[in-house]
Amino acid sequence: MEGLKKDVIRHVVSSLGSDYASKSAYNYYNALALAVRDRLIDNWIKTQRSYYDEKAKRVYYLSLEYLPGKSLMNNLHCLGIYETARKAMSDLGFSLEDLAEQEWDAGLGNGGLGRLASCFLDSMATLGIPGYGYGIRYDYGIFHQVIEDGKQVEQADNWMRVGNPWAYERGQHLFPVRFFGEVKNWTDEYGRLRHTWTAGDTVLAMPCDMLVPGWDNHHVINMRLWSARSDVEFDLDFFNTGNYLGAVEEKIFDEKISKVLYPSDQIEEGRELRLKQQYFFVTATIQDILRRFRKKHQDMTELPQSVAIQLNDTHPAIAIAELMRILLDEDLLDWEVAWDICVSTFAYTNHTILPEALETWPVSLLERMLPRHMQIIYEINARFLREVERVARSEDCGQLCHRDLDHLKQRVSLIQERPIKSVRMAHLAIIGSHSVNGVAALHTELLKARVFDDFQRLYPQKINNKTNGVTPRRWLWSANQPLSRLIASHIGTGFVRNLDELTQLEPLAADPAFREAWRAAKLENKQRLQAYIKRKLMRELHTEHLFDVHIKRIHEYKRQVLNLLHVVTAYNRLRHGQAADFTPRTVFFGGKAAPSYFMAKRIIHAINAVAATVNADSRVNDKLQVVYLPNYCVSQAERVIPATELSEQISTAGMEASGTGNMKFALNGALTIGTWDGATIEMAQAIGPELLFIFGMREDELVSLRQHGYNPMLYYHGDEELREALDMLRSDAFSPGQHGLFAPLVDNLLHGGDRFFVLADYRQYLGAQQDVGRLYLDQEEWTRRSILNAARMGFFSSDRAISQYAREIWDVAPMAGLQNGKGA
Ligand code: TH1
Repeated sequence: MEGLKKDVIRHVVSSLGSDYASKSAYNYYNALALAVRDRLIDNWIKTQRSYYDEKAKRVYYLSLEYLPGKSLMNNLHCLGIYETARKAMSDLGFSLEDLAEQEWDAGLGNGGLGRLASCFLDSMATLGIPGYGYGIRYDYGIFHQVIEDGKQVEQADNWMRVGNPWAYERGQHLFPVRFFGEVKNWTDEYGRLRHTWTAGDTVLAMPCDMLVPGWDNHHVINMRLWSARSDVEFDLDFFNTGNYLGAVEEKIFDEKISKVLYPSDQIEEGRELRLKQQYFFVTATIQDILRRFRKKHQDMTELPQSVAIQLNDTHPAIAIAELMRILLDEDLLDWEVAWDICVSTFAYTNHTILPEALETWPVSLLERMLPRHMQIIYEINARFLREVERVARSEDCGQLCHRDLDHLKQRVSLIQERPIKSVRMAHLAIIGSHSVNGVAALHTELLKARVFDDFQRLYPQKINNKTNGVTPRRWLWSANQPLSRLIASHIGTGFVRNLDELTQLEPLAADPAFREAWRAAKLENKQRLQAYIKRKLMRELHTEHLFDVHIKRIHEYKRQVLNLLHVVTAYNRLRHGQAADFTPRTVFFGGKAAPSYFMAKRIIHAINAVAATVNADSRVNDKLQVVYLPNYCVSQAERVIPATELSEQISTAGMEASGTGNMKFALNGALTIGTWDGATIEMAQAIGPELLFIFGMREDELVSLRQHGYNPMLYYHGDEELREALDMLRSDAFSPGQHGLFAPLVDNLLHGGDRFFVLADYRQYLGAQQDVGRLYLDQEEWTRRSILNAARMGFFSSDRAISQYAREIWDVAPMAGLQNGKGA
């Protein structure tokens, strides 16, 4: 402890240039972070050396998004110095919790996809897998959300301003990134046609490393994020021509590339700058990967034995064309050899089947920005379509394929002709990879049977499932100390590394004393949340209420509106005196809407309007409260999830690829009310469906309902309570003086076809909520179920997910000597 204290004081003085006697929480947080980073960097250097020594196969995870959240507490726990640090800082006059408040929540992603990437890095570090995360260091992460007059207002997330003590900026290792220009043809000494791309513009990519420690194992991996730097300073001519200000403007223009994260989740924006971001990060990453590879290898055909590259959705899919370009134009390999290397190296994860999220880039844009890549994509396509023809004519595909050949080719082509000629990035990712995986069992089945059915017939081995998982380090141990300590006092701490050990809790579910202790831990978390809400929103929560929580991005398919209709119905019953047996509850909503997503923003407004009405109504507000949690983010999730009793997972069946919040809640002892969708299905199977509240139509039922003609008006006319709730929303009951404010929402359901089947599931949802309320009155049974839910969540650890990727896709093994928590 004395060592850590000394280091902290030294950093306050010599790294931060401040007086250690002036007790600024900001300085002491930064100094502590630097002292922790010192302890990580030694292990990181040793880890990297061991990869070279053991010629380990490396895994590269390419993702345009990460959501690391805050690092301090997690890193202290992983290093096993949490208690030491707590005492040391207390001696210096600080509480660790207060210092942790100083840290900026690193929000370099939108939602589940980015958080999954961060959980995966944690698991690679803990399992001892030689992994690297690659991405972009956005100057502005996901916007900061404030609620003003019930509406979402976006503010810039200027996280660079406060500085980042965790990152190593490596300004001396810059990689060039080229755009535009032209392609020249030439003939090599064997008479083969060759291509050289001479680019118009160049920018530089600067690496910025953030270290990711494993749990108690001395293994430290890194997340390398690229920041755009102009090359104008290097081009003295630019300044010497006398146009100094012009040169500076050019510099600012170049550095725009890594300025801001696109804040839309699963809605494609198709902006030129976004494509630039994708290529910028991909080419810098591939150059870095090959630099490392070439230190020990000359023969490029050995690449797939040394390197596995995982594409997190199609956002980095241009990497396939980029590696081809390097192998063809720089290493001068033959097409077939280069293509084999690519396909054996790349693997692609699909995260959504929503058509509006599937990426395409206009051919005209690609031709201009990346002319050589466009040529390569055309060549990949031509060869692929010839192969399709060959397979289709062969006997195993049969008559059907053959007759349908032209249509089949149009469907699977990399190029789509309408509405404008574009490249389908998912098709590029599928063809250029040896593995395509979905993120939950149902999702993968839908990929095979619907979205990529043609590819499933062409390559029956390629599509596979890897159900998502979450890291128990952050989402149980670090976020929920009261519960973790209770669990550890009965079964030890092994579950943090091996989550299956939670099954040892099962017999304890029958033990009244353990149940009481389990409830006490939940209450402690509810009280912590109560204090937080009081401080932040100046509102008093009732901790004896059932805490019912719906936090995630706002999206129509996630059906926050269905939840809202339940709230309005409960409100009406209470108002009308028809709910004598109503179980008091507080309903929490939280989540950001894409700034350009009109309907999502209007949903936020409606939730806040209903909340204002309900909370102000003294007839009901001792029994029903509604809270909108502004600026939902990773660190807020860490506070809210441990305090939650009911987890809302109510997406339209078939539309939530996996979900990962669902797992975090159950792991922390919340019961789930949910639809038969995504990974919630597998959770119900692992836990026992009778221990969750499952309701609503299944995916195949929705397909047939759609086929037979779904008429939402039927439900409206057939259900009095539903009609009352919708009529209130449409009128000005929740928007006094602003008649029609929420009409777009209601019209979308009644006259817009209700694409997400809100009305079809309303009655069943109400029934399930009634069951929830009734069960909550029986606290013993509720607690028993809560314990069993948590006890059976072992499968949903990201360690299990990463072990499967390692074995079944990457063919990598954990580093020797690291499996048992003993560091190298
Ligand atoms: C999410 C999925 O919606 C969610 O179900 C899943 O659990 C998560 O990924 C992790 O697999 C997605 N987020 C995005 C974000 C963008 C594009 C597509 C998806 S799918 C920008």
